Amino acid sequence: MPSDPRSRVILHLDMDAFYAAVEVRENPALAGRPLIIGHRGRRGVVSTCSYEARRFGVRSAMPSVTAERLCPDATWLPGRMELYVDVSHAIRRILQDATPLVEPLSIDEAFLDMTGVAVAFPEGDLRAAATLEDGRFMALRLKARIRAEQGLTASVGVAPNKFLAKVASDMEKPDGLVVLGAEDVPIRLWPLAVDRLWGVGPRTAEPLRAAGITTIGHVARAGHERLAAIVGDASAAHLGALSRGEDDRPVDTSREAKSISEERTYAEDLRDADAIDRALLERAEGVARALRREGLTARTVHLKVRTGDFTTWTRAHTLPAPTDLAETIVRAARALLRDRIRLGRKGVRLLGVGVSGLLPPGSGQPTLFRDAAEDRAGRAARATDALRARMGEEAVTRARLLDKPGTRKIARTLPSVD
Ligand code: TTP
Ligand code: MG
Repeated sequence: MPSDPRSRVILHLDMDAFYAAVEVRENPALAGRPLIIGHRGRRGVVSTCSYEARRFGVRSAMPSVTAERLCPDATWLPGRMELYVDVSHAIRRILQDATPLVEPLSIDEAFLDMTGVAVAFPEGDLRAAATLEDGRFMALRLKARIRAEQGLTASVGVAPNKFLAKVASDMEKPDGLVVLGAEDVPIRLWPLAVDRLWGVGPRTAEPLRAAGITTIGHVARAGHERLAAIVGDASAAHLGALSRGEDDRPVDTSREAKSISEERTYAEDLRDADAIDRALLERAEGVARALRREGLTARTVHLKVRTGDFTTWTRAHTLPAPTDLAETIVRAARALLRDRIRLGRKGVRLLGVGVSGLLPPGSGQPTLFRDAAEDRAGRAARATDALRARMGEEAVTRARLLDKPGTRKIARTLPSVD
């Protein structure tokens, strides 16, 4: 038992090749074969692929044409978001059975705080989890339950904090289980590339690399002064702590309720105003459906646009009343795009629509502001949801989304919740 009362047992669980693994489960004839989820063709992007396809170099977010060249014999499937969301919820219920302290990070990953959770060990004793070895035992149980009930494999990292747990879950994918204690930091963390540190994106990594700081170990040894000269004082403190394997952020169970967003990267920049508008409507539709599915309404609409030169814009607008309707969300997103972003002649590489300020239905005063047209739209949206649930994802598509066949894609990271 550790003597430090603050020591924690944190797990990070991430499903292996999630969408692809679900498809293999649904059709076992696909097992052992290269499988790519995404739409083929010039504008398509890979959502994910099976580990068999990864051997050929195929990766998430890669243009489909590149993937087709690397792995010409792969099977392609368009993706079925509703199914993946259902599986994601089922897995979340398994995790919440183990501990109430679950922080979902995306559709297929979550943090769990297992500190002090009671575990029944096979030899019959019941005790509160206190060591990383207790965490390993619980991780094995979770993996076994997910395999038995969902026919899927997960990779788990066990560590004293979120950062180390997240790094650990990625170390032996697929079907991995890695325990990463503070004492493992020099040998296992320090050799990793500097961009594995949270908060190091391309913009921070570049000056660090230019200064010869290419690994996490280099950061740990650089000293605060030298780091601060490159990335500023606050970032230097943050990166220094992470590089030593220190991270005290708690597992945040309220995270899920904060926002819902949907974004997509396009293999080829969208230039045509009509294509951009259609993409906005698609994203707004997805977000509105996710809201209705969760029984929530949202107060604030967010728009994210990344242009071909990697400039990223994020803008938000708060509505007079909360909504769960695509029409209302897309109207706000259009206004943000028109009035608050100067696209100029640049093409759109990434487009995201999100909502925050989430409220359960009936809270606030939505009906006070809701006019007859909005009520009709609300009834239509719910009827469409019901039809889709019965007939499948593609059964109902807005006329607006049909006028250019072949441009509708599901290669997206969705629904991301942060
Ligand atoms: P990931 O966990 O990043 O990927 P993965 O589960 O497919 O594979 P891994 O074994 O490496 O964890 O993302 C989870 C799902 O999110 C993935 O199955 C598909 C979707 N996704 C996209 O649609 N686009 C993307 O660019 C990424 C990274 C993921
Ligand atoms: Mg995954």
